[in-house]
Amino acid sequence: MSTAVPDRAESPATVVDALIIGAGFSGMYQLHCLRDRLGMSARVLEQGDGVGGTWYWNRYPGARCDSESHSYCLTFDKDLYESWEWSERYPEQPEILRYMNHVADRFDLRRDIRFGTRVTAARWDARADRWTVETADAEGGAGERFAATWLITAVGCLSSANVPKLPGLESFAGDWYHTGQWPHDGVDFSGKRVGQIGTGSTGIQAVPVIAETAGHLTVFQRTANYSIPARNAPLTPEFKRYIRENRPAIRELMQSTPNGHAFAIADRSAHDMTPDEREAVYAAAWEKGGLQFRATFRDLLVDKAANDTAADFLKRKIRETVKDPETARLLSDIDHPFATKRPPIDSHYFEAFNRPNVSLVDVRSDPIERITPTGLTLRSGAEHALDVIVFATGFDAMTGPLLNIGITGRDGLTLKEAWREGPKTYLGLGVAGFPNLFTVTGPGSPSVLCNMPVAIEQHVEWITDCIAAMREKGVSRIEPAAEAAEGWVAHVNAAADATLLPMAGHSWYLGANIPGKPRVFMPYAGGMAHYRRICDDVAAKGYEGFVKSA
Ligand code: NA7
Repeated sequence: MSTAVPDRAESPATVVDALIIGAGFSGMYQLHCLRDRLGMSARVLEQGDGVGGTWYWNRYPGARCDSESHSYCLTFDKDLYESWEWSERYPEQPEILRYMNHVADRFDLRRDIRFGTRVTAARWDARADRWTVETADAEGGAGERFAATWLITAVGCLSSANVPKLPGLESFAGDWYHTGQWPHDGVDFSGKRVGQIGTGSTGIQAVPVIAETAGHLTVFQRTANYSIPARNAPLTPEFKRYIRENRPAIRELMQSTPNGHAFAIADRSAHDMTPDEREAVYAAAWEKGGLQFRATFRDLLVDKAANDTAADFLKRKIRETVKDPETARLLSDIDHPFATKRPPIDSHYFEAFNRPNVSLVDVRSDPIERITPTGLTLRSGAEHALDVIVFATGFDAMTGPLLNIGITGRDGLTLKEAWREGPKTYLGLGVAGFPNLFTVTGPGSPSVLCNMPVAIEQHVEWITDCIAAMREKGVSRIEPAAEAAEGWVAHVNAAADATLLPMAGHSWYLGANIPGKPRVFMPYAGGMAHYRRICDDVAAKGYEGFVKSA
């Protein structure tokens, strides 16, 4: 039960045990755990008008998951896990959103979610040992105020849209959209001259679908990207039966692999084979499609020479697919090792460039200079007339959504200040100087290097157990010790440095896609299974590395 009591400030605050920010997978499961397992009062504050998080906002053409459907779900509840049946190998956004609404219905979550509510500030009140949280309503006016002992951010890693600051955007006479803030009633491209900026996972999904209706689609590519065919298709009755009969084993596999997917990484080196044998392995993986391609050899992400064998294969596939030699050259002129940036999977991306209404423009050699009322111009002066611009330009990943909240911890320390040189967390779950704050899939956790629901379930359960233990022991404040956080940051860096991941110097894993953002490798590359063991060990040792006070 929550109560409205007068707070120190003018308006009364709604007081609850826990506040959760965000109603995606993390926020919904966290609410269920705290409210229904621990019997706490809890509220979720959600900016959107519905549940879904990432899948609420990302409604762009072609939006679909790149984890296979049977692994992209919550598994904590046997009935939920066993009763939902997906229709396709890689579910489309509307189907995932239906699933998330099903989760909300099943656990009666909506009654404790405040929709259309954006958190504008969260401040630790040391006198009361609790967080006070300000919100804005859908119109931007001052919203309800809250006070809570526990604050849990469940804001996702890729929710703060990055629209590049290109001069002249406000003068554009056509329509422009960012893929992560897509209109709910869709966009009609028919007959229009569409310009798409960005060829990451999102752009690669969007191109073939936009091309189907656009008059002409011009793709502005800064960095060429690898992509593997998704080979998406409706699930066959045989595969559905396999899933039904093997759910516990599939769950166990997901929880034991480094990346949380339902496939194991082959225990062989790319160097163990002759070139012909290796070619056959890659060809089979290419035919099978999907992220498993990365799992064909154990050393693709740690040995550059091994990686080169995969990269060469994938670049050759691009050149074989794309008919125009110059377009093929630009698309296959990739400057980073395979999978050191998030590897997209696609449905006929490279094939789309064989259509007469699709063209590619290289904005690495000739960058976009400005947006004009009628389109955009490049540094060379080349002009492109456009009716619609699609920004598939990604996100201020991992730290952006957290820094946007306006969090102030102990002694007036803001999160912005604490992270001036880059994010510092302990286990990706807590920040020194910020008592009783937990960050689900925060920087320093495996998050985006893992199949997200697997990472989320682990985080939420660990946080729930920690809160339960603190309540039992009468601990009113817990926060990471500064040395523990320093140690964890060093470990995160070492884990990244043991791989080829830092070789993609301009990736969002490093924060390099946002001008001025500190370059720090943010996700934990040591593997989900290893991370889970570390977290379990910390808990078993009485939450070692955390400072607790009564
Ligand atoms: P990404 O992977 O960050 O891709 C963004 C793309 O936009 C990428 O190709 C960028 O080129 C390009 N970009 C960004 N700014 C510009 C400017 N100013 N000019 C030209 N091109 C630009 O975001 P996605 O949304 O595709 O994917 C994010 C994740 O969401 C994905 O991994 C999935 O997990 C879901 P760059 O590579 O920086 O040169």
